Amino acid sequence: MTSFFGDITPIEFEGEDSTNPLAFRHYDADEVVMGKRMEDHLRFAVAYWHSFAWEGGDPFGGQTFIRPWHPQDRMDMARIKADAAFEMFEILGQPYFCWHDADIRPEGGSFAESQRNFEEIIDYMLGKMETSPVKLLWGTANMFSHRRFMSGASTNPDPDVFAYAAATVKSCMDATMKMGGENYVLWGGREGYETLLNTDLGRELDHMGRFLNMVVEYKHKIGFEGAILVEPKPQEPSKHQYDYDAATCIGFLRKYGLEDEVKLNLEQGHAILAGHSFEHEIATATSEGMLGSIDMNRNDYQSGWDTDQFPNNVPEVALCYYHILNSGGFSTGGTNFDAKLRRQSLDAQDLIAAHIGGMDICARGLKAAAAMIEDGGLDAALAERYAGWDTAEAKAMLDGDFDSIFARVLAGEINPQPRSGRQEILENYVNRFV
Ligand code: XLS
Ligand code: NI
Ligand code: NI
Repeated sequence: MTSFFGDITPIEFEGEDSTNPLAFRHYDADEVVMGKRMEDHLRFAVAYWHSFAWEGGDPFGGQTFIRPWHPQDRMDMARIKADAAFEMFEILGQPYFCWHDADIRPEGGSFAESQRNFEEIIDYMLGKMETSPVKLLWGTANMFSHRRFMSGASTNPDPDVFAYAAATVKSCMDATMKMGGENYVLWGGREGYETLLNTDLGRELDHMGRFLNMVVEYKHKIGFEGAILVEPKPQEPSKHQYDYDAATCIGFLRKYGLEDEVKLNLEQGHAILAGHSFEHEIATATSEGMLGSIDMNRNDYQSGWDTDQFPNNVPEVALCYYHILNSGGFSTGGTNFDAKLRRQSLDAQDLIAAHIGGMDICARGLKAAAAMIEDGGLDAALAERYAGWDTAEAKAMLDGDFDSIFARVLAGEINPQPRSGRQEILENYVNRFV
C-alpha cells in the first residue's frame, strides 16, 4: 500500500500554546466536558465525498487536484482511494466517516454492475474496519449527480427513475446496516424544481412522502437500528428544493405521518442559503425534538453558493453547540465535516490541516457552550423573561376563552408594562465565553 500522506503521523493534542500546524490545540478527545468525553460529545465524521471524491472543480473550471486514485472510474482506483481515506482516519483519529455510494465505487454500465462494484468496495472497507476504530456515522445515496436524476429521484415525473432511486436507497441502506452505520441520510439534491411550468407540485410531494415512508418501512423490515434523517437545503442545485429548511421539513414529515420516524441532519451552509443562522435551524429542530445530526460546514457570506468551507468562527459554533447541549446532546448523530478544501489547496497536508482546524474550532465552541450552560446565565434570563407564565392566572388563561380574557382586560385587571428584552446585555454575556 502506497502512502498518500507521507510522513504525517497521528495528530496529537498539544494544547493552546502549541505552534505546530499539525497538532490539536483545543480538541482533546479525552477531556471531560459536562461529564462526558469531548470525543463523545462532538462525534466527528469525515465526509468521503469532499475529501476523496471531489477533484477541485467549480462552475468555472475543472479538476485542480491530482491524486493517486485518479481516474476514479476503476475499481483498483476505488481501493487506492479507500486506502488513502483510512490512512487519513488514522492520522486524524476522528471516530466516524460518511459516504455516498457514488463516492466509494465507480458507476457501472448497468445497475447490476454498479451494485457489484459497491458490494465489493463495502467488503473491502469492512476488512479495513476490522483493524480500525473508525465507524460509519451515516451512509447515503447520491441521487443528484448522474443525468438520470436530472429531474429528481423520488419526485421524478418518470416512474422508472422512482424505481431506480428506490433500488439505490435499498442498496445503500443494506450497506449502511452491514457497516454498523448509526444513521441513514437522505438529501434531496434534485427533489425540487427548475420551473413551475413543467412541475406538478402536489404530485411530486406525495411521491416524496411515499418514498420516505418506504424508507421507514424498509428500515423496520431489515431491523436497521439507526436513525433515518433528512437534510434540509433550500436550493442549489435546484432552483427550489422541497426540503427547504428545518421548519418546512418538520411540516412535511407531519403531513406524511413520519414525525416519529425521521429526524433532521442540519447543515450550516444550508441554513445560510435559507436566510437563517445555524442556531436558528438547530433551535427549530430541538424545540420539536427532531435534531438528528449536523453537517458543520459553512458558506461564504458573500458568494451566495454552498461553498462547504470548514468552520472557522467560534462564536457561531458555540451557539450551535449551546442548543445541542441544552437539548441533551447527540444520540445517534454527530458533527460531520461536509466540507471541502479550497481548490488551490492541493496538498495532502492541506486536507489534514483543514480537519484539524475544524475540530479545534468545534472543540472551542463546545467548551464555550458548556461554560455558558454551567454558568446558567442564559437559562436564568429566559426563566425571568417568561416568569409571568408560571403564575396560576396565566396558566388558567390558556384553558379559558376570549370572553373570559376580555372581561379581565375590560375590568382593568390587565395592564401590560413593557420590559426590556436586554439583547445587548445578553450578547455581552455570550462574549464573555467565546
Ligand atoms: C449538499 C449536501 C450533501 C449531503 C449528503 O449540499 O450537503 O453533501 O450532506 O448528500
Ligand atoms: Ni451541503
Ligand atoms: Ni450536507
